[in-house]
Amino acid sequence: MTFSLFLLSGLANAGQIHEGTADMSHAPTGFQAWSMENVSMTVDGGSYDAATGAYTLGAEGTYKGAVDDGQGKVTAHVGGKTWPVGEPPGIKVVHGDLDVKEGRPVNCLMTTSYLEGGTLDLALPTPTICSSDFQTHKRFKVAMAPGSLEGKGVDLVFKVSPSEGSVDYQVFQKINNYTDSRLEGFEVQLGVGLGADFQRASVAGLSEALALSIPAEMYDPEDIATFSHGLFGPADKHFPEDGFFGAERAGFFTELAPYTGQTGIGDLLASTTTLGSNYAQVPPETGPAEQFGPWLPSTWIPLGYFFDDDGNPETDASLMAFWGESSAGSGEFTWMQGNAQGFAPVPEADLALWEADPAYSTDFIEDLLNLSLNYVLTVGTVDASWPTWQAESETATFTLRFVPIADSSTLGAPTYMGNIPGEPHDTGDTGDTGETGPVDSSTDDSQVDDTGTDPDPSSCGCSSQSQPVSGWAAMGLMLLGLATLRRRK
Ligand SMILES: [Ca+2]
Repeated sequence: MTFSLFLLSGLANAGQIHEGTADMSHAPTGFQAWSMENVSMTVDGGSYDAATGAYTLGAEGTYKGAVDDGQGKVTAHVGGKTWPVGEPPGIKVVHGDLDVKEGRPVNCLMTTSYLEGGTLDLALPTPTICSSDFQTHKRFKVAMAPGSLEGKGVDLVFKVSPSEGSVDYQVFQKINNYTDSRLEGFEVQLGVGLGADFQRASVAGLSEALALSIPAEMYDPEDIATFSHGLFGPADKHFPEDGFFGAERAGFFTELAPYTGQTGIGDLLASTTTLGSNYAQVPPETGPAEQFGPWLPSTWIPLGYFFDDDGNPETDASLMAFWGESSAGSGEFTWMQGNAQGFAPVPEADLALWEADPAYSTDFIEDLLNLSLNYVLTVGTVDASWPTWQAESETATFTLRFVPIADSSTLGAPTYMGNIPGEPHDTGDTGDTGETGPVDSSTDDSQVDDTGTDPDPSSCGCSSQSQPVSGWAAMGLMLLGLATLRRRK
């Protein structure tokens, strides 16, 4: 039905991602798709049984998985929404969601989140599925750690088993820069094996069994790898106004390297050039080149001033201003408004009002770290020819590898790193609860419209970051009281 399915169809044997059910009373399905072989799942104050998916919770309801390279080097953290909005392990597979928009895969890889009104503390938990609405926490976040730059990336391993026909999956995810370095791009590789044993599908003889694609019927070229639409992007049906920093999307163009003799399917999706937004320089033309420049790491994350426009901490607050140097070399650091206001400084009178109003708060602008990816994964024949085949269980595994590319420019830290706001304002935030730290700290993880009901991936993006950020902390911000900027905790 979709492009890739067509190309991999006609195979006598085929396969699909293993569903499995977690051994819990509410019996969540699709929870054993993600292989825990290189994941150490931590449930704070509780426990997790990787074999059965059963878990016990601590008081915080938080959890996260440390992903390693098979040799003990941590390459990323993957988490999900805090219970009762989400539960371990953080990634599930969904099959047969017939409510997706026509032409889109009816299957997906996504978070283990639950819908509002159907959270885990209620009688009938209602899991998010491929077709769930905009802003229902569908994207799992891969917080790439420094170890992913030192090694060969982040390996997420998934279990597959034989089935009828080849199966297409939409993948709902982000890759977030916690590598401590600026990045100039990324690669998504598809193959088998872990760490040094990883082989791309084409090398492993699996080019008829595994494929990535970015079908033109589903995605425009600028939709594949994007930062939040609420920060960078034109007004559309989800966003009544242009993005805070500009009307142009930020992120990367991408290229899919096709298999030999094929078009449109392959095992390598790589970024090429940036989309050319104001991310490269704010204010455009006059701002410092390091503000923001190439893809920022968490250690250099900027501060924002946010407004909770609906009184609900579970929804994204609106970004009202950001802290930075007003123009290159000026040495003037101030709260600046966005593109619509020409990046003008926030008037003193407004700042005074914000400081007095608990609906306003300062926080890190986490979405500047988080790149949403959109692509289709296809699983074809699964059989004994796979290098990862397990005869006993009649299953195999494949690996999605995310490789961050270190920035080669000589741009260093943004100048705002040495110049902090004088008296930061903390509202004693009422507590945005659905979060687990560095891997899932924004209230929204469907920054791109991944409802499966809209051909135009768009996104919101004013979420903020709730985790200590080492670069800032190293500057002694804790002593200055900036630690209270962090939401909740
Ligand atoms: Ca809100």
